[in-house]
Amino acid sequence: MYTLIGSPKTRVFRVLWCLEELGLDYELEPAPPHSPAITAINPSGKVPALKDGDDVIIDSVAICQYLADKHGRLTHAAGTIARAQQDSWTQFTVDDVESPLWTNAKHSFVLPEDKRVPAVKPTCEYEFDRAMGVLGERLGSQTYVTGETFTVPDLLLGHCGGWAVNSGWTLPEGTVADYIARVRSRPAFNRAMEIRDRS
Ligand SMILES: N[C@@H](CCC(=O)N[C@@H](CS)C(=O)NCC(=O)O)C(=O)O
Repeated sequence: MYTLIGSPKTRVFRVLWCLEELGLDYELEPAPPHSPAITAINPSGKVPALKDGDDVIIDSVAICQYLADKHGRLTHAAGTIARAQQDSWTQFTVDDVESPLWTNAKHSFVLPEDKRVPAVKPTCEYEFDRAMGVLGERLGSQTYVTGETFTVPDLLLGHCGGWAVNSGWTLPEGTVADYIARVRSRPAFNRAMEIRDRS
C-alpha cells in the first residue's frame, strides 16, 4: 500500500495518474504545499511525496519512474537504447516544457508579490511554443514518444499539456494537440481526474 501526499491539483496529479495506470492500491492525503504533513517529510515543503512503507520519495518524476520500474510497466528496461530514448524525453519535458510553465506560474501566483517579475511571462510562453515545435518534430507520426508503448514521459507531457491550456496558452494544432489529446483520453487519466475533482 502506498500513500500519496499532496493536493492533486498540482504535480501530485502525475503520480495519481501513474498509480491509476498501474492499478495499484494507495491512499491519497491531499495536503497543500508547506502544510505540516509535507514539511515533516520534505524540508522544501513541495509536493508530491510518496510513502512506500517506511520510505519516502519526493519529486513527481522520481516517483513515477520508481513505480514504473518497480511494477515493470510504463517504462522500457534500464540499460536499453529504448530506455535511454525514454529518459531523453523525460529530460526534455522537464527542461524545455515544464520549466517555462513553472517560471510563468511562479511569477503569476507562487512567489511573494514583491518577488514577481511579470515581464518574464511572454518569454516563458515563447520558450514553451519553441518546445512544442521540437515536440512535434521529434514525435512525427509516432503514437507515443518512444513508439507504441505509453511511458513515463508521455504521462508528464500529458500533464504539462493541460497545465499549458490552464495557463491560457495554446497547443499547436495537428501533431502536438492530437498527441496531447490522445494521451489525456486514456481511461486511467479520466479516473485520476475524477479522484482529483472529488478531493
Ligand atoms: N520537481 C518537483 C517540483 C515540485 C513542486 O514544485 N511542486 C509544487 C506544486 S506543483 C510545490 O509544491 N510548490 C511549492 C513551492 O514551490 O514552494 C516535482 O516534480 O515534484
